[in-house]
Amino acid sequence: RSDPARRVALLGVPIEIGAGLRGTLMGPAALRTAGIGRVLDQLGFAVEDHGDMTRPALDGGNDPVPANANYYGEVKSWVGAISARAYELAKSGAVPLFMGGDHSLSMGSVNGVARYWQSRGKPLFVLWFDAHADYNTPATTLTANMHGMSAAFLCGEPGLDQLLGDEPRVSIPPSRLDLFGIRSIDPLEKELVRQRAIPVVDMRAIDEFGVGVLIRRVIDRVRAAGGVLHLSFDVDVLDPAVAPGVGTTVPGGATYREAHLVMELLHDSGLVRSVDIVELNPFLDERGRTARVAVELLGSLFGMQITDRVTPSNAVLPEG
Ligand code: EXY
Ligand code: MN
Ligand code: MN
Ligand code: MN
Repeated sequence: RSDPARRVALLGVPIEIGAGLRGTLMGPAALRTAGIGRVLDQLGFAVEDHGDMTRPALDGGNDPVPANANYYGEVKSWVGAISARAYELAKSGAVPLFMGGDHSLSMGSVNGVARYWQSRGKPLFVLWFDAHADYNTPATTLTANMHGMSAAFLCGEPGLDQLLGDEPRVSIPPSRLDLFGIRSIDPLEKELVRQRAIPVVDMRAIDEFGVGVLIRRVIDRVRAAGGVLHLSFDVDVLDPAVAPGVGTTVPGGATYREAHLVMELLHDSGLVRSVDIVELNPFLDERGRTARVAVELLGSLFGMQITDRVTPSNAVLPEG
């Protein structure tokens, strides 16, 4: 086993206010019902379930609210708290697994783990496994939905500078963000991604070269830098036929096997130290199908071999 830590800390982050559609609030519950804890336990990990964060009270903060950032105050109340928890969980030596909730949670989770790895002097790389770049800012967004601004915020883009409150902001250099599985990007967002020379693997590259060689390049770059990897896994990277339970579907996504191969190679690399799983919307799912696929993929990330696949669907059987 090449697993760095044998402990996984589950934390539910039932945020939905950053998305356009409601429903990711139920994401953590669906992942639990699909058996995330049981799968990790079967793989020999000590699973610490820290429950779900409760929706923080709105602080009456009077800093100026940026335009084009929907529900800014509520997202702000969540993100600072998530960052603080993320830092503590990373510091505990466990592998934190943040169960969303919409992708705005990553503005807190990645900031918190980045703060921890900075204190260890190890460069943190972020693999943004997503149909979308999430590289909008309030100045470029077409929707003002903050889940589409997460990666930009993490790379230090301006426009949401008070978002973390008094949590220290630890930016990811754009060269250490890997956008992977991209097939939907907005015009001004694309300009910004180009200007920052952010590494992008889009679906065209995946069709042409295959995920194996492309994810190995990401892994090799992290290893060469002596870094660690945070996987921010947005379930909408999968083809909607495989994962219909998401709020922003885009045709032509990763297949079930492409996604498993990415996870299997990431596991073998031993470099992944923290994970977000986001944008699962049970309200839009079909009999828990998307939740189950998400849990199977996390199983591969944590070392489940294709030969001993125990589909988490068994996990849904009534107790006893
Ligand atoms: N680019 C669009 C926007 O900014 O609203 C769509 C973003 C989708 C965000 C989901 C989390 O990936
Ligand atoms: Mn292993
Ligand atoms: Mn996303
Ligand atoms: Mn997405």
